[in-house]
Amino acid sequence: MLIKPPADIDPSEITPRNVYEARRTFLRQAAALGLAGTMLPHATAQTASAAPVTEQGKLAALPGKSSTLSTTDKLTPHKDVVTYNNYYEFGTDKHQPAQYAHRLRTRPWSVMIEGEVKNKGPMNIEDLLKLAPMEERIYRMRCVEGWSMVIPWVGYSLAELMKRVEPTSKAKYVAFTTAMQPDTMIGLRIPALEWPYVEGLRMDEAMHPLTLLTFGLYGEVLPNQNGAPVRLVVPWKYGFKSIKSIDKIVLMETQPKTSWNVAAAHEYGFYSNVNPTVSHPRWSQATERRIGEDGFLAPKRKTLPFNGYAEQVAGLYKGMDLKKFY
Ligand SMILES: Nc1nc2c(c(=O)[nH]1)N[C@H]1C(S)=C(S)[C@@H](COP(=O)(O)O)O[C@H]1N2
Ligand SMILES: [Mo]
Repeated sequence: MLIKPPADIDPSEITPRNVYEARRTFLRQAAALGLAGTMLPHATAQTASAAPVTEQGKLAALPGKSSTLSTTDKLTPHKDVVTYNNYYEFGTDKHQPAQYAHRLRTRPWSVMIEGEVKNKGPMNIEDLLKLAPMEERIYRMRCVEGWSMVIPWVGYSLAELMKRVEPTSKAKYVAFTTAMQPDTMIGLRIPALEWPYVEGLRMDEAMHPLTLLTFGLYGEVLPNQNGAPVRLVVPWKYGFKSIKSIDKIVLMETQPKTSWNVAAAHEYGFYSNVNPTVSHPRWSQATERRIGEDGFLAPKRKTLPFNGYAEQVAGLYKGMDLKKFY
């Protein structure tokens, strides 16, 4: 299988309006942080090569066999999937990752395997791509902010990788780290979170077949803004558990720290299972807005326990108080 690096977008596709708005957002954020002097040259340099949108058909194909684990919900339009993103390393504004993540270097890339595991060491992305057959999994995704999408991901169960690296009997948790590229990730200058971004799962969650090690979406390799070249997708948990651009996986005996829990422990727990009955301290989680489908005036749709995956995953939490372990 030949995976080509993402093709660059033709600069002529960039409208002056996009460029103008990106610069304004930058300057507003920079001014708020007193960074205007240091950020201005970058903001200016950025406009020369900014690739605001990754259109379908511009990236290397990555087909996957359709999976019985897919939902039949209507797909969120590709345009929304690749332009409405949370990837704070490229800015905290929803549209910034699509404008700035093209700078991310996704080759060469390897994922370091460490900790309570027999087969330690770096795994090359080309080897990871070949480790198991690719599947297309259409999953509902629910962001903790109250919006949701339906995305045709391409990847294979994380369990396939876990089996290959052979965790020791001490391994109870799996910790994930996002790569840090200070020269390409403009968001690292803003202390929105403690960098690098880290996430974690309990071993049984990591081994659950729904937990997807993800390399593509809509039949193509991942656009950078969606977490190229490899990310996690855990569809029954709030979106922030689905960590992007992974460069390290550590098998651990103790529960790892997670970025959003470190940032605000009372708002974001380790488990972060989608739960309409446990409100965020500042808003309800009972309903959601489906991006690309539900307008701002549409009646909100009900959020389902475990994001609709209760039948498959509720058993993992039997006997646990999910209000305490939020
Ligand atoms: N490294 C990293 N991973 C991340 C984030 C981030 O800011 N940095 N945001 C998370 C959040 S809040 C969501 S909702 C999803 C969004 O994934 P998408 O942009 O592919 O839809 O990515 C998650 N993974
Ligand atoms: Mo999110």
